[in-house]
Amino acid sequence: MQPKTFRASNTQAALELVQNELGPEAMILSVKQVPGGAVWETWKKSEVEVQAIPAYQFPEQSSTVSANQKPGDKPGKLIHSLYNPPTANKQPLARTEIQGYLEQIATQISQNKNHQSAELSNPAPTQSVTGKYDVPAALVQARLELLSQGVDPELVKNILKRVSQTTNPKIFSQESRLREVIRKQLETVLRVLRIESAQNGAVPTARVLIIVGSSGVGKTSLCARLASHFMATQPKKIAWICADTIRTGAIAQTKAYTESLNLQPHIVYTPADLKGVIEYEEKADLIVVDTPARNPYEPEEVVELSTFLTEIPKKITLLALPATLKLTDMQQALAAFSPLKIEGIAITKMDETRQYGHIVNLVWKNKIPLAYFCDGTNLLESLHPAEASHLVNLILP
Ligand SMILES: Nc1nc2c(ncn2[C@@H]2O[C@H](COP(=O)(O)OP(=O)(O)OP(=O)(O)O)[C@@H](O)[C@H]2O)c(=O)[nH]1
Ligand SMILES: [Mg+2]
Repeated sequence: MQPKTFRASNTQAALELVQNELGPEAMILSVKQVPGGAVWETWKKSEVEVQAIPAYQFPEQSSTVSANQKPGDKPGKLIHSLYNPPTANKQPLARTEIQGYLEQIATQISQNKNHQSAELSNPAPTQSVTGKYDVPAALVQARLELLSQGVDPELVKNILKRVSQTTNPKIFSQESRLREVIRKQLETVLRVLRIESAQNGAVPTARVLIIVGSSGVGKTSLCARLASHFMATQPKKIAWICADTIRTGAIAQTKAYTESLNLQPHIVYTPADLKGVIEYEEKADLIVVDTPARNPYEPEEVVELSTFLTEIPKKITLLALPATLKLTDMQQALAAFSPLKIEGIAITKMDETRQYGHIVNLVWKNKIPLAYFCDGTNLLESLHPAEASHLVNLILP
C-alpha cells in the first residue's frame, strides 16, 4: 500500500487526521515541516506533513524510511506513544525504559550538529525511539517546551535524566506532577543572590549597591526601583549617587527619579568625589550607585570604570542585562565586566520577550547568581527579588 500524506497546521492536528482516517495504530513514516502555500506565498505559515500507513502494512519501498532502519523494523506507533495518555491496562513505564529513551535522545543530540533546529522543526522523536519505547507524552511535551524556550539541549538532557533517576515511574503518567518535578530539577541549577537578607545583616556587605551595564539596559530605572523597593518594604535611609556624568540627559533623568522618590541625588565626577559622598552618607542603610554605560566590546571602558569604583568599600556590584539580549552578548558582557567583580545579575525587560531559556543557560554556564528581575516600567511593581521558581514557571508553566 502506498503511504498516505496528511497536512495540518501543527503536528498534533496532522496526527489526529491520520488517526481519524487510518486508526490509532497507524504507522508514521515521516513528519516534516513544509511551506504552507505555493512557493511564492511566503507569507503563509508553514504546515506539518505526515506520511502514514495503516497498522502492520509495510510499503514495498519508501524513500522516507530512514536509511538505518532494519528490514523487520516496525516504523511507527507514534500516535499512541506521543499523543495518547497511557491507558489503564498498560504497564507503568519502567524507569529503565525512560532512561533508555533519554540515552537515545542523548545519542541523537550528540550525533546531530543542528540538533536544536532539527528537534523543533520535527518535534516527534524518531521512530527508533518510539518504536522501542512507549514514551510518556508529558515528558516529550516538557522536553520540547524546554528546547523551544532555548534551554541548552545538554542541560535539558541532564535534567530529564535526573528526573528519570529520582522519580517514581508512576508520576510519568501524571502530567502536572511530572512537570512539577521537572520544574524543581531546573530550579536546582539556578543560583540566586539575596540582597535583601544581606541588607538585614546576614551578610552585611551590601550597604552600597552598584549597577553597571551597557547602554540602555535599564541601569538608572533599576536604581530607581531599588530605591523605591527598599523605601516601600523597610524604613530605610536611602542615598542615590549618580556617577553617569557622560550621557546627555543622565543628570536630568536622575533628578526626575529622585524628586519623585523625595531623595537628594549626589552627582560625582571623580573617584575622590565618590569616596567623599560615601563617607558623608555613613548613616544611609543603602546607597545605590548608577554608573555610565560601558561597551562590553571595548574593554578599556570597563577598566576605566573599575578604577573609578575601586575605592568603595562593602559594595555589591550588579550587572544589568536585558532579557532581550542574545546569550553570546550576555556572556560577553559578563566577561567584560568581570574586573568589577560582578556578584549578581539583574535581568531587566523580562516583559519584552517570551523566551527565557538563555537566561537559565547563562546562570548555569557561568555560575553567576540572579539578583533581580524587572518586567515593566512601573516604579513600584516591576522589581522582583530573584526567585528561581519565577523564571522556571515562565519557561515551563
Ligand atoms: N519594558 C521595560 N522597559 C524598561 C525596563 N527597564 C528599563 N526600561 C526602559 O528602558 C529604557 C532605558 O532605561 P534606562 O534606565 O534609562 O537605561 P540605562 O541603562 O540607564 O541607559 P543609559 O544610562 O543610557 O545607558 C527606558 O525607556 C526604560 O523605561 C523593563 O524592565 N521593562
Ligand atoms: Mg542611565
